[in-house]
Amino acid sequence: MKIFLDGKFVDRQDAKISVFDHGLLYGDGIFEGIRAYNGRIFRLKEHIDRLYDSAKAILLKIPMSHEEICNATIESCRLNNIRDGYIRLVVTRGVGSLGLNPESCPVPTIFIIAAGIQLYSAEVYEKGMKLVTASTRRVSPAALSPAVKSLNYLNNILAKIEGTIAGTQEVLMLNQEGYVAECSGDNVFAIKQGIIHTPPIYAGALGGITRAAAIELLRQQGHQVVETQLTRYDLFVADEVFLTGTGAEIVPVVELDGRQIGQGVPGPITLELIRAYRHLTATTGTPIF
Ligand code: PXG
Repeated sequence: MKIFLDGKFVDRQDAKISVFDHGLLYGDGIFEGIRAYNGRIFRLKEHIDRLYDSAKAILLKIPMSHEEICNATIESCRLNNIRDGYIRLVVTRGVGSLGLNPESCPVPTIFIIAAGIQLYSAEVYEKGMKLVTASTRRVSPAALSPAVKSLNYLNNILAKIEGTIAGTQEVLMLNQEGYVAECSGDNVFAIKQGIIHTPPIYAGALGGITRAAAIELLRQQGHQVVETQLTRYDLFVADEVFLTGTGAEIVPVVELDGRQIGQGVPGPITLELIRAYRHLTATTGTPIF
């Protein structure tokens, strides 16, 4: 396995980061999780655009151009012969002193891992997933915008652990006001009487690449999609609920906090979207080879 690290491809055992890297010491950095399907990288430009937006928000200057990062991502897949897989791209503040001050870090660290992916079981897509609501709230945009895909995932991880304790694979997260924000690593949608609802980004959600693709596909299919504030109640009484994420793709949700959603099975609009999304990922994207 070859890992891109600071401009070079190195063997896995040589892909090491300093203990003085502020990405490790403070979670001071940003990342992307990207998928390759059928020899193509899905929505590569959109992921790298979001990486640059995250970098801008935290005043981190990425020492590579957009094109160089895209090429390094493609090359990571090519060298590892990845046709279908998961790519983790990380940019940290870099090596510095033990103090918080990012000025002690002259050069950001960049690495790209192209690997296989651990998928949810086929059963999740056929039967749907159960969710609970985490008591851990999504971090307030007044503290750190959830739109920044930063290395500070403790908020989401603590929520995820609540799900694990309750026996679910994902958890619903609310914002500081109690409105639905997203899940620990996925965006959320609710369908009621044919209209598809999802919380706006300012409710405290990441601007998911899969979320955007789902909105596009649903609109192409003639559905109305609205970005609006949602409460847990809106999900309890929805006809269908589904999640979107690079890893998860489109996941039907059939239960939330003990309430059955709709008929308790994946609904027709969700199933139609799963098919459309599979077609989109299999047929579009930046060629690797
Ligand atoms: N919200 C959050 C908080 C995320 O981290 C998404 C939504 C979905 O965004 P995309 O662009 O992927 O559609 C994410 C991204 C994992 C894992 O291992 C998942 C993400 C990030 C890191 C790890 O499940 N999801």
